[in-house]
Amino acid sequence: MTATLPSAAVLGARAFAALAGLNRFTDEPGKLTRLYLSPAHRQAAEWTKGAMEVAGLTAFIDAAGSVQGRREGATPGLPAVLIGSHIDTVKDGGRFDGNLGVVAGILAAQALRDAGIVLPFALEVVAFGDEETVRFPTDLSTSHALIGEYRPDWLDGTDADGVKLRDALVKFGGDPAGIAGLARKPGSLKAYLEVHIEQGPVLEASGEAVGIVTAIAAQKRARVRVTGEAGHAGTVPMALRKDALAAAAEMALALEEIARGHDQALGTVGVFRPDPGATNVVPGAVDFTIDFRAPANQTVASMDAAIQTRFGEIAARRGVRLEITPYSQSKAVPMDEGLQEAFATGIARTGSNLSARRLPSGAGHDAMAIAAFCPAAMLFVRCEKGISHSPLENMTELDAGIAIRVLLETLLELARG
Ligand code: HGY
Ligand code: MN
Ligand code: MN
Ligand code: MN
Repeated sequence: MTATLPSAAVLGARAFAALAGLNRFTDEPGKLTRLYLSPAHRQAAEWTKGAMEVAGLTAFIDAAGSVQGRREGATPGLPAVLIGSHIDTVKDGGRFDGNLGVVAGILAAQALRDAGIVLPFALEVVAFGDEETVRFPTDLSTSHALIGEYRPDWLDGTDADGVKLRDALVKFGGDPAGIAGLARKPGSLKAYLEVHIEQGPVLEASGEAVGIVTAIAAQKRARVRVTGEAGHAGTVPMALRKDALAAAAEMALALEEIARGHDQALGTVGVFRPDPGATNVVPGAVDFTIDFRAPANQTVASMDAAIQTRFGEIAARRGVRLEITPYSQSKAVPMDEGLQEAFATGIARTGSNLSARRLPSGAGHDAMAIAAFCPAAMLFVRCEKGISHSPLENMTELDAGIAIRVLLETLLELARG
C-alpha cells in the first residue's frame, strides 16, 4: 500500500508550500501574530477549510472558531482518528508551531485519498484556534470544547483591550450558544495524533529528525495584580513609597529563584504592565503574568505554595495589595503507550536510519485536553536550535516530509489493527 504514497521529499515540499499559504495571514505585517478570533485567524481558518476540501475532507469552521474536516472510512459513521494542532500563534511567533501539525494532517489525508486508500476508521483533521491562550484568560478552550469541557466563564474573559471573548467570537462568525454542541460523543474518537515541532534542542543535538512524546509537563498560569500608591517621582520619599513596580519586580525575581530551586522546573513572567507607565510617576499598579511548569505535578504544587508565601511576604513588607488569579492549570499528561508504539512502527517503516527516541514535552499542547477523552500521542519534529515562539523558529523541508510520512505509516499501522 505504501508504494503509492508520496516520498518524504515530496511531502516536505508540499508542506512548505502550504505553510507559506497559511502564514500569509497575520495581524501584524512583517511578523507572524495570529491571535484567537482576530481577522487574521478568520482568514487562516477560511484558508484551512479550503485546503481541507482540496484534500478530500468535508470541512467547516465550528462555533468556537476551530476548523474541522472529516473523510469517512470504509463505512459511514465510524469512529475517527483525529489529527490536529493549532493555527493561532503567539505574538511575533514562528511559522511552524501548531501550523505544521495542521498542514501534516491535511497532506496525510490528501495522500491517502490520492492513493485510493480507505481506512477502517474515519479520518478527521482539526485546526484548533485557541491553543496559545495569549489573547484571553482561557485554557486550551477550543480543544476543551471538542471534548465537552468548555468552561462557560471563558466567554466573559476579556483581552488587553477589554474585548470579551463572547463578543470577539460573534464578530469572528462563531456562535457562543453552539459551543456546547461541539462536544463529541464518547467512543466517537479512536485516537488523537499531533505532529509538532519539538520547540527544544534534544532531537537536533542527537541528530534525530523525529521523536515520540512520552508525557506533557504539568503547568499553571495566573494573572497577578499588585496595587500600591501612585505618586510624584520627584517628591515621594523612598521610605514612604508603596511602589507597585518595585514590589512586582521583586516577585518576578522570587519566581525565578523558586523555579531554579525545584527539579526540572521553569518559571516565567511574560507580561508586565505598569500603570500608569509614565517616567515621572511612581507606579500605582502592575499587572503581570506567571507561568510555571515541571514534569511532576507535585513539583508544580510545591512551587505554587512557595509563590503564594513569597509574594505574600513581599506585598506585606512593601505595603501593597496582591491579587493572584489563576486561569490555566494542567496536570502532567502521559501519552498513550499503544499510540507511542504505533508511532515507533510508523518511524521504522519510514526509514531504517530513523530512531524512535522518546522524550517529554515541556511545552503545552491541545493533546493535553484531548487525552482526557481518547488515547492521544504526539510526534515531535526537529527544529533549528530548538528555537520557538520566535520569528527565528525554523526546520527543514525534509524533516517536515519525514514527519508526514511517519504519520501516514502510523495511520496504516492503526488500520492494520
Ligand atoms: O505555552 C505553551 O506551552 C504552548 O506553546 N502554548
Ligand atoms: Mn504549539
Ligand atoms: Mn506555542
Ligand atoms: Mn483541562
